[in-house]
Amino acid sequence: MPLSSPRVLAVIPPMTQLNTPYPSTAYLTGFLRSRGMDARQVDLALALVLELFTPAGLAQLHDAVRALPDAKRTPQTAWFAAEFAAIAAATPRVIAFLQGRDPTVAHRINTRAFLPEGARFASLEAYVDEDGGDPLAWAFGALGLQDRARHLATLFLNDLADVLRDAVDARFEFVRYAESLAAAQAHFDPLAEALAAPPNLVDTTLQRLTLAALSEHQPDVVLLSVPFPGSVYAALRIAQTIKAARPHVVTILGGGYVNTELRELAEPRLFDFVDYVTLDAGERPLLALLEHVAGKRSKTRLVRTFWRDGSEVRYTNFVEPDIPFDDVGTPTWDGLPLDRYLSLLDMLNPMNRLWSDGRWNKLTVAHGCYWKKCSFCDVSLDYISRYEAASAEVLVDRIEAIVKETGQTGFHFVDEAAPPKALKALAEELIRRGVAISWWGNIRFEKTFTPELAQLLADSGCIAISGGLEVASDRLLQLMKKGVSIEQVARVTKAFADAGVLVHAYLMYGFPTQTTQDTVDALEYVRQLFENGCIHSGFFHRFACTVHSPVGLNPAEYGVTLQPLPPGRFAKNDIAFIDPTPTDHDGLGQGLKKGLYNFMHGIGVDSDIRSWFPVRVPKTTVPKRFVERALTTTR
Ligand code: B12
Repeated sequence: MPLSSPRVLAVIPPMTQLNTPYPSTAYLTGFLRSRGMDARQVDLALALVLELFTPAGLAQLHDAVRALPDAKRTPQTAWFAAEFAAIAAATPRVIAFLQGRDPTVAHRINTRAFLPEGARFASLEAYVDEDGGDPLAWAFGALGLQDRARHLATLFLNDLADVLRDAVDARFEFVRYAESLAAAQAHFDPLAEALAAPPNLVDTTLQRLTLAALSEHQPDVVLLSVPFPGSVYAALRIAQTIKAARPHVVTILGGGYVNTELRELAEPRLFDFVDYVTLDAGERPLLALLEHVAGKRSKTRLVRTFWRDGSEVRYTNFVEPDIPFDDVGTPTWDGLPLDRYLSLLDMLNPMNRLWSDGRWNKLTVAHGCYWKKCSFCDVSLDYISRYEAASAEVLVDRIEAIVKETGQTGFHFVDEAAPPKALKALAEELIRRGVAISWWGNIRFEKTFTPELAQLLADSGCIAISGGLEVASDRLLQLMKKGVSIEQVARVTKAFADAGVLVHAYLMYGFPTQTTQDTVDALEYVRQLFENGCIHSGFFHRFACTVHSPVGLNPAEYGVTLQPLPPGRFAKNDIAFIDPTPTDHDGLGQGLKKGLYNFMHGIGVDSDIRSWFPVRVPKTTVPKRFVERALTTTR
């Protein structure tokens, strides 16, 4: 029977991140409400972790550990069994502390006698100073009481996650769950098998939480949002529970993973779990689907939607314009337990810290990327290629509404690369209205970011900026059409650093045609950027070729040949390639990471760059004062 106005429940499945909600359900809920619909949301990722670490959850984990055959016991499970009473007593305090509800526990945690310490605490040994002093003093000084305790508490939770991994589910992690079952998986078989396996403790806990959400919200339609491959398996477990308990509830799958990897979906078995799968921005396809569910629109007029017809997968795209970015409404966090998120302090890297610590309202300054040329990026996909901005007035209206609703003033702008013009207008509007927020996000280090603009952004609340320096090599930056040069990056990053903004560089190695010399020179440029106070933090990623990127679409232009993709009806993303350039990226990668890690801690910034590499490498060809000179020459 058609429903006049279906009630919608949007779900964040495990796992995404635990410190703050992933924003897709906030966007979709806000949008549907702006159209007068009954829309709710629930974060089952957070709920799952909190439930597993309740006294009852820990007792069940204890049972699972005790039931392990000898051959399956690990040092982590032995630690858990031996320390169970102390672990069970400490866990609720640790959770309350990480939720910010019980800050004084920090003193107990810092004694290092309160939390039972498992294998994760071994990482602290790396920091013991030569005099045998306090291993965390270098990171937190004598005073950083809360941060130090937060780091120790995070190590404790990581130990518990490892016990779950060893005793219950080898695929369990806090920020990704069973990722390899979905990432670039040409075949659905691994997921199908996993979903058919008898439920373990994680599955049954998720089942219970799903049923509770169904009975609380009584939805007619459930939206399962999967931003990453590491949330697909759990999304389908949730869908499976819904289908078994309430077969009439309509289930829809969408999100970044679907938009990237399932564009050529032809696997009918996925529809045993979900009724529809939609591509790209969700607003328009969802309106069409909800009209269909209400009996007001036929299936032939669905928008960007896969569905199963008998044993065939069909894709219907009745072309209707997307909802303009100006008109998607304000995201709402209403319904999410904002005081229950866990501020984790995982890696002692200042930028990683922003990702995992603290409650950030997530907002996009624009839809898509204004540059959309970088050859390693999925520029052919809608979330990059359809660039649409909103006026500064609309953005600041949204910001004010969100601050009013959540009571929190931290913003993460989640654009791939926030546009400088829009940021400038936004900063001016924030300052004009006297709206005090802190914000951070990703940009391209392009020359529009002058020292004056960097200062203006800092004045408007910008506390951190990340951007791609990628393979720090002018030849390769040109080949990848990044549109920046190293000299420019030096000036822009210095401008932000001088304005008191934390600067993080995304770095890459293994790009087509990259030679050993390019790699050594890249680390030398990075060294000089640290030496000159331009950047504070960075991370080297290994280049991966994807099917929707210019390299994947035109490999010959980049001097590589692609390996054929395995035939399959499910996901497509990463693709292997052959680069005839004889470079040992594995060996060199270790050197890059080691050098960078040390520079971030101010160590060895003046030593010869060759010393970081485990393999013999040539001397750098970069002039010793390249960055210093770039900073003193006028543009
Ligand atoms: C900001 C960002 C990050 C940040 C913050 C992540 C976070 N947890 O919040 C950081 C840098 C930490 C990050 C990390 C990672 N990211 Co990231 N990230 C992004 C980015 C740029 C924006 C995400 C965002 O907030 N968008 C805003 C929201 C509102 O958009 P949305 O989720 O897409 O939702 C819209 C639609 O998809 C749709 N929709 C969503 N759900 C549903 C559900 C239904 C039923 C329907 C109908 C519609 C629908 O409607 C929404 C509104 O239009 C995207 C790319 C992009 N431009 O979207 C990549 C992206 C999501 N990330 C990606 C990846 C791979 C990762 C990592 C796994 C990388 C890694 N190897 O570590 C990690 C995972 C981190 C984690 N576990 O949290 C990929 C995922 C693609 C894939 N292969 O599955 C993307 C698409 C980029 C890419 N092509 O590489 N990421």
